[in-house]
Amino acid sequence: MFEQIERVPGDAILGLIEAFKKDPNPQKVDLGVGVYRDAHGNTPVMRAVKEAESRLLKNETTKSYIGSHGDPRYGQAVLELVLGAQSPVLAANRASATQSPGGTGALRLAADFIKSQLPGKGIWVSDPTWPNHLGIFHAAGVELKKYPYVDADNRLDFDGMLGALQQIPEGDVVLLHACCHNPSGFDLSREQWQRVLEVVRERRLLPLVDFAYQGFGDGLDADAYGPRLLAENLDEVMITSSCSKNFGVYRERTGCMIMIARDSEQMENVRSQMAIVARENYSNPPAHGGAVVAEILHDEALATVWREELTEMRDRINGLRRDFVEALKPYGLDERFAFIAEQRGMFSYTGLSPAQVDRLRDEFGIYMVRSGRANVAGLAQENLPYVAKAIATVVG
Ligand code: PLP
Ligand code: TYF
Repeated sequence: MFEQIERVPGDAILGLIEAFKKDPNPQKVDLGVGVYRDAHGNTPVMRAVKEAESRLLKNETTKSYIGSHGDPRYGQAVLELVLGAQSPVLAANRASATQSPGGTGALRLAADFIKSQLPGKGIWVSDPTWPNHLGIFHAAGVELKKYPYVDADNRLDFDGMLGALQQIPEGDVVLLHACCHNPSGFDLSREQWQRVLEVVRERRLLPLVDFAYQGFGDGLDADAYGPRLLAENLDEVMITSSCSKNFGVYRERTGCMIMIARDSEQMENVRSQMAIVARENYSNPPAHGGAVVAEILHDEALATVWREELTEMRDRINGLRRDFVEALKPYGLDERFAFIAEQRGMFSYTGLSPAQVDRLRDEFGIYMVRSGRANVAGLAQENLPYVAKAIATVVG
């Protein structure tokens, strides 16, 4: 049977990890895969996470199943983090949380829910988007279409986006990045979110908000502006949340599928279906990451430590954005690349062509995705001049 199986190339982004490791260039710089790095290039375990884990190790009493919706303490903590502790949506008991294996697991739950409970509905994703979005909805058998997001001059194409949303058939699902758009780094302003809300309401679309970088843009609450606006002004919203980046628990697979319905009654109906979707995929989610997050968020002192660490990470990224534009000044390129300081999150669409990206890798050992996406967190004060000079060389 297997003799007919074709070999296919691996994930282009994850493949950069291997390629980078093999490169003997001592000056090499990894701007590839989207994990946070500190000033020394490490992705350390956060202090609040270490402390929570040591408490768990001491106090954990069982490894029995936690149920298809996961740990209710985790679910409640994530609902408050995402929607705000004072959210009218929570007060009205309109929101349900299902713990999932990462944001990816939540996206698969969303996709399977759409396929089984909203038959015939398609999903619209930004062009470009995280490549895994395409794979997940394809695998679930949901028809996928694209709306414009970045134009040929490497700018946010909001008019194109809005125009496309106005054409989407009633009831279709539209996937929006809450903040820190992956791959572009271009986010919507508050006015633009308001316009999106109006179109979604008029066209009776169902928003699915992917929230993988809460706290990496402008702050925990500021980054939640879009999802909260939609949740408070629409009857139905789906949100996929991830703790991978903001708690640095990538490999623990810690995410959440949030379903918001018109009232408590409909929310319970939706919730009962979501349990089936989870059960048919993996039965119960992994417990450890959720337990860590719940331990932190339910302890004010520990939560304060975590928020401080997250602020440090965000400030480092936003500082590097500004410093990188400065580093390009000696080459007269600061105005051309000024947008890098305006983009948010770990990623920047640099506007570099695949050929320029290839030259950066081959001549300078600088690795980024061929789309021109750079992980800003891979920069450091020591390599800024080197990277700036390399970019000046390949664009020059
Ligand atoms: N959505 C986006 C836009 C992402 O960039 C990621 C990052 O990997 C995810 C979802 C899923 O993250 P994870 O499954 O690691 O929680
Ligand atoms: O976009 C990124 O780099 C992160 C990490 O299949 C990632 O979201 C990349 C590819 C992938 C899974 C995670």
